[in-house]
Amino acid sequence: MKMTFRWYGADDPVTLQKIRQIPVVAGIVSALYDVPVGAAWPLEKIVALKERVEGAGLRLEVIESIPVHEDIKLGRPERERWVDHYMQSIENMGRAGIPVLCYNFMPVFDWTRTDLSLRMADGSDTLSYRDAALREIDLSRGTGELPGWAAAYTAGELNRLLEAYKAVDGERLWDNLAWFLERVVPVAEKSGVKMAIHPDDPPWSIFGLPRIITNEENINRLLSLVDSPANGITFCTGSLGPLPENDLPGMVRRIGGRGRIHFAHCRNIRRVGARDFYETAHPGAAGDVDMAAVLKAYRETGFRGPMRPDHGRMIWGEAGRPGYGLYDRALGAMYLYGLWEGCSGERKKG
Ligand code: DNO
Repeated sequence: MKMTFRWYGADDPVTLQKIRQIPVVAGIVSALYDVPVGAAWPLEKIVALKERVEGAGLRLEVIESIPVHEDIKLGRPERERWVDHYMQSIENMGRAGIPVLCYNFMPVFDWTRTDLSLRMADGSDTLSYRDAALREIDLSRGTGELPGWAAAYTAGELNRLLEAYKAVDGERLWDNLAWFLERVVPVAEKSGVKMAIHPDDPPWSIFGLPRIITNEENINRLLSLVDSPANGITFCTGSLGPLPENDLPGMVRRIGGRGRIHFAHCRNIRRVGARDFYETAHPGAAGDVDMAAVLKAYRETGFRGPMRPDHGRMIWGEAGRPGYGLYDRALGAMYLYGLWEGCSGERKKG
């Protein structure tokens, strides 16, 4: 297992220099943030990113993410052009020697919360999701007021997108995902890049939009769309965890045992209702994810890929990008590594 940390590029207040001081972290997860959605990622820019990371004494292990253009998810004719660009980006990643690509296939919205700073009894602030609160969100003014991932759509753009998705139910979305994977996976295979789809977060439909990467059955369906080792997943405990029927350690054993988990996102959540949860500190005792059992399952499958602590709470007065401060994620990295070392006896860094 390689312990990694997400870095949002030159503007991230959590600098590479700070990340390097977290004892167990040797790898970086990052992206190009100045390439428009749909455009091909230029080789020089990927190489420059890699060199910057290496200049700080770390390695660029994962690209998270190259966004998939909505025309691909919608199955519009323009998808031909966007998929060509996507294939070029994958080839360029391969040329630059970056082995894992995390992406998602969620219509319009990436991860979504209804509160970005829920005050906890210990004074920390955390991210939370309540289905009733989601239903009260008014999208008629665009995504500006939406807590969570900052999708920048004006009201007009968003309305047009939501209208277009009325013709795309879950089955159509599966067809469009299959179309995409049939094209990109062979390129990934040739380029030495592993595709790692991120589960939908939360793992159910929001705003009437379909969401399909939600449980083991659907992940198996995804893996069989194109049966290649390059078609794998990012196993995110925090995204799959809100559904209590998702047996997380069992899923790691079964899906990871087939060599199809290419990236591990470890995060804990506390379920407070059928579709209500909040994010907690990483330790198993803090929430509903049995993190020790998850790590043990990774260990049993001989997992050698990148792992990262996922969202952290805001603690010790830190202010910053929701979920992506330094302190709680650094504690998470240490805790996860401790579990790993405890169940593997491995003592080398990375
Ligand atoms: C949230 C992240 C997601 C993830 C994308 C991958 O914090 O885990 O935004 O990066 O879904 O495409």
